[in-house]
Amino acid sequence: MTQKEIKEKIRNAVTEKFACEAEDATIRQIYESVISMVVQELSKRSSSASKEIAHQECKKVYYMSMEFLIGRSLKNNLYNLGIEEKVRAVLQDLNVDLEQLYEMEPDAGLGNGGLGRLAACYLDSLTACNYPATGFSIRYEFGIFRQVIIDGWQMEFPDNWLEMGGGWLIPRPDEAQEIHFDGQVEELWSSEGLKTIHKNYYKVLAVPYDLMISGYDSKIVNKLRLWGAKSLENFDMSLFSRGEYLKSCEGDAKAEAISRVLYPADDHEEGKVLRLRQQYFFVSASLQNILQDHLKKYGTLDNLAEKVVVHINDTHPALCVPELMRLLMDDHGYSWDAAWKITCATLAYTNHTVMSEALEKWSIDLFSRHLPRIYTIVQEINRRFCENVYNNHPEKRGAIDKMAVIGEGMVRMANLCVACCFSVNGVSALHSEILKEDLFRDYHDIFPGKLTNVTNGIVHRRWLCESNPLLSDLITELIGDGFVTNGAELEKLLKFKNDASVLNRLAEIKHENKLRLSRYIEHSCGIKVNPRSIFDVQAKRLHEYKRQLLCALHIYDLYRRIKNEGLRIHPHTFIFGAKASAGYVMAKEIIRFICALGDMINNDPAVSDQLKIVFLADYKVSLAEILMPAAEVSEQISLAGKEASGTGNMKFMINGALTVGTLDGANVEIHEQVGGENMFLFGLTTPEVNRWKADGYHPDQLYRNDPHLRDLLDSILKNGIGGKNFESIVRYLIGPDPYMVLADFNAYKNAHTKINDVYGDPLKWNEMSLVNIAKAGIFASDRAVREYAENIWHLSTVQ
Ligand code: 26W
Repeated sequence: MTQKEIKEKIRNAVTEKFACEAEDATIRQIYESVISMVVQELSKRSSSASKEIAHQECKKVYYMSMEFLIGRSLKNNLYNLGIEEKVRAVLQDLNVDLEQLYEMEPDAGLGNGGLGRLAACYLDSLTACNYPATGFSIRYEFGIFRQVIIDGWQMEFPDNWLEMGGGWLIPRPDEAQEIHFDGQVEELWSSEGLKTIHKNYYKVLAVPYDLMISGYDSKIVNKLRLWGAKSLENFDMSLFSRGEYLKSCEGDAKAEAISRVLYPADDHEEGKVLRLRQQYFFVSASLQNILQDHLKKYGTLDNLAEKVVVHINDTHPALCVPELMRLLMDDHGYSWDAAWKITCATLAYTNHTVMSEALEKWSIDLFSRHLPRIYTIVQEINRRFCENVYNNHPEKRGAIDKMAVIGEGMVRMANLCVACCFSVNGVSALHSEILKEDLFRDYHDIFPGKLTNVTNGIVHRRWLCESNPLLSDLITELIGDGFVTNGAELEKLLKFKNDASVLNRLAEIKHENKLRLSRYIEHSCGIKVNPRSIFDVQAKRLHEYKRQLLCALHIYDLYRRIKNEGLRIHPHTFIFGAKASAGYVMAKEIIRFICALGDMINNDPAVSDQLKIVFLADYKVSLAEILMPAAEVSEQISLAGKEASGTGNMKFMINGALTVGTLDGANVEIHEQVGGENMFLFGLTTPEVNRWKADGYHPDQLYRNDPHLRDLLDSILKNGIGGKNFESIVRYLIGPDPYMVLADFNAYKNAHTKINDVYGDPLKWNEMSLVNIAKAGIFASDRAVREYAENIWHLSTVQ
């Protein structure tokens, strides 16, 4: 598109949408018109891409995920289409600043954390790499809540993203699907054999809304299809088909509640009916859609697995297994055996967590009541699976109870996936080893080769090129722009490792980004930070296993040593960003602890030139885009064996931050890339954690035998923090703490002493920073999606 064409299109969009001239339009009207111009352009490309994909009979991947943490789209789309500067110029003529439009866009926060953001990075990379892919999820009216901190306590407010973000969605009511819940099943013998009838069900309509996914410099446009729930009880289809959405949708609230709000939990499964409904709703709608498209093109479902792979992102869409069976048998007349063969060959699964409380289970009672037909299928899958293990793997007879899909009154979704899917993978080398040796060990023995690894990745164009343009420009000047499409080329930077002028420019860029973040901090929480201080960031969901508490406890220790022992350190600013699940009391208590610490330290003139703490409220994708480029220290300090991979660690690394971390998740691979001399490793390893756990972890002994630690904890017991009581936290640390904060405390403290020392040698620090950037290419999601495409999905690119 030329600048002239863009200008025409924006002008036309303004007139068509708002019946006025661009010169007279409000900023909001311009904003909506620019989005509409981009959507039109992408739709055009999407339709010709679909034709080409159909013509080439390409195999496609359907990525099923309850979460897609998309963030903002405008900048990303303009960047990917290569029209950002042209649009900026057109808008300038209208006296509109493009940056201002960027700020008007809300994040599409359709996810909680890492798993959702990963799905968004993968769609972006799949498109850039020209793989035909569609994402399927739910059109939540409310995404992840807006976090406000009131007197240290997290409060949650609704996130009505559609009001300003709905312009990206294209409704496709013509492709709506019907979903059936509740009721009873009846088995009937007829001349064709046994037929199962689902009766007295409750109907809900699933209406698709498409969000176009542009890939950088790509031949194709993919889409994310989000299903919205509409009531069918009081629903007038004829009004709807005529486009009279509002009138037609005056249905009852029960159905429409299904797509109302994202579950704001990423740590424990609650077993709530609404969540089960959400899962079945989007799984069933998506699979019906996939089968219809396939039949239309090929006239048969016999070759489904040759042309389609359905990827199950964590167990949340695990109902794909019985639902695909149901559709093949009940709607398309396949026998059990034939349907099972197709189902197993079509479905692949990624596990994202080994935490037992996050592994989904549904009580038989609830499951069978709301999904009666699906339950009968799961029962039969379980019966056949157990029979197979009993007959063909006698050595595993003792493990059948553990491996079964149904057990202890529950339907176990992870077991369902592993029993059926042709591929199961973990998300980092360490995590995948734990799956093979621990969580799924018995399955690994009977299905050798099924379990594999694909280490996570990030779309480096968003996380480096777009969010850190200064650094991206410097890299381009030094090694050309090949790294934009081939992350591995970042390694060419290594030749500047000892080039003082390059290292100084790196430092200047970091400083600029720190100034940008400082302005944000002052604006959002009124704290003035010293931009020459070390910017040390821990940004991720709040969870005990991620150990924000370890960092906070260390800060309190630093504070006391500065005050009482005259310790001098390089000025240090600790920055936190973290949402806690609404009902997770301990996580909220940890936020309260960090905030109280901040209030006390930031207002104490005795330390204010050396220490500051900032808790940034409402951590989200768009905030991460300001944080990552400004960070110098990246806190990745989970208890070894608990963080499946982490992806924030990769985003910090590619922006030149140095990791202080345990040997957990992808930190292990970061360490492999940069070596111990370019990061700050500390703490127990996974085998050490396991040994310690087996022998019994007794933090009260650590407390009793370490006078410094005892003194530190006692002072919290005695004085609280800034007058606020945190006895519960101390009792937790010396009592049940399953994440062993005290066991790693001294090692962590030593790692920080080293950070402080190395920071005193800027050339050294910047050299380490450059090595981190240079070695981050392997964590590009382009690499990750290629591994999926080549080793698991067997896809080829569109030619
Ligand atoms: C409420 C049920 C539930 C349980 C688990 C919801 C969501 C989850 C997810 C598994 C949480 C999640 O985001 N996991 C993260 O996935 C990332 C992408 O693979 C990894 O990098 C993180 O280590 C992992 O915690």
